[in-house]
Amino acid sequence: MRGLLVLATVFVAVFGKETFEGHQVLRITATNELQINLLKELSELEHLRLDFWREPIRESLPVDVRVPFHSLQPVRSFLAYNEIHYDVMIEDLQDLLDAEQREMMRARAFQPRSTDDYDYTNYHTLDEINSFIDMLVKENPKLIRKIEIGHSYEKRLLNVLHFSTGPNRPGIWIDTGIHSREWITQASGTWFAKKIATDYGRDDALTAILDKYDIFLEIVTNPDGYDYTHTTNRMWRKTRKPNSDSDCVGVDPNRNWGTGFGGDGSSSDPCSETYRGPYVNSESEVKAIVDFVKSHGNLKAFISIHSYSQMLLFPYGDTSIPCPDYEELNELARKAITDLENLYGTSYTYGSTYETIYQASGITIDWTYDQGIKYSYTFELRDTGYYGFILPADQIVPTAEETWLALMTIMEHTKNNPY
Ligand code: BPX
Ligand code: ZN
Repeated sequence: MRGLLVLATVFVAVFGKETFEGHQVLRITATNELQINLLKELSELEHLRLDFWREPIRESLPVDVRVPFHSLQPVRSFLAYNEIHYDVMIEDLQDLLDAEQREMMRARAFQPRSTDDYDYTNYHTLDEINSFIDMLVKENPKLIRKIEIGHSYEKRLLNVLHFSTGPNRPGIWIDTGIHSREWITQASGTWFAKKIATDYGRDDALTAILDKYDIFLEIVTNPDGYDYTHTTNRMWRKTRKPNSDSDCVGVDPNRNWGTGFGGDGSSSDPCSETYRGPYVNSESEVKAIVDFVKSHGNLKAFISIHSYSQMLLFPYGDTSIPCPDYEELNELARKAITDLENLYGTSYTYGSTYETIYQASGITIDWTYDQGIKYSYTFELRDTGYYGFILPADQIVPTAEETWLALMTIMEHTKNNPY
């Protein structure tokens, strides 16, 4: 036992992986504006080191917050004193992370030699996903190419899979993993890639789409962050670029875009999880996509995938004013989530980002919409907070399958409604 303890201590010292022992995730249900304001004040107490998985914004949405062990007592007292209701969603976060690691170790010794052997029921490291990408391209040379749209801050290549069956086609963009801790999204992206490769020429609906449109899929959109979630801190969301005049690292890549940049629903504080960055497109991971969108010039749909909350969102996030295509986008969202729900009964909400989740400015799809890409959507995949970002691996394939149905609905609508 003692030996084990020493071993564990040495491990942490050498690899410096953050532990979340005793951290709890609380779901706090505020019932009025006063309570929301109290929670906002709580979130500003930096010494508590709270990590808001869902921030206090309005009463209709519960607040999810990771509370480090040492802050549990003060937070509980604060909530009790102010008569604010809460439930413990995750008893001990480290227990879940340990289970996740054990599950990953189950497959670690095994090196897939083709994408048929790849373990889609498990989470994978950046290297494993990059090998998957290379294998898939090799296996499908006529359909798929890998394009490199730039480099991350730490100089990793930004790889995009380009599915194409002919020249000069309009394009459909899909990205996963722009927030690195949302692991279900990179895992689903990997599954989508295999699904496209498998279904082309076999599934009539997908074949019809690919006979007219190219598909671009960026699976690991924030590779520095993703690697960091594996090596050092599983809860990392932002990029890994240092900030001047601050010890806090990283920018929120979903607040760094040119539409509404700097508005309410983003932070000017480098320590915030929604820090917008020093200027528009300051993050090379974002700038690479911006440059790609502009140089391509003919994208017709842009779908950016996050987790968690089970929502399908469309513009705008920075204003309550409905976008010009509100009716069409809303109706298409309704159809898409109906198809999704029909597979396994997973229930989704939908609407503009502003009305459905919260005010958020400088976000991806507001910018792509304003570039003229009408079918701009964001998914928030499973779950609704039971596991949050630590979704068990046995939900990867069902999540990817149901999401794929909604993606197909959006892509088919795009194909049937050229503009
Ligand atoms: C998603 C798209 C556009 C505006 C906001 C979102 C919500 C997303 C965010 O705040 O950037 C939430 C999340 O996916 O990052 C994580 N979450 O809170 O569950
Ligand atoms: Zn996200």
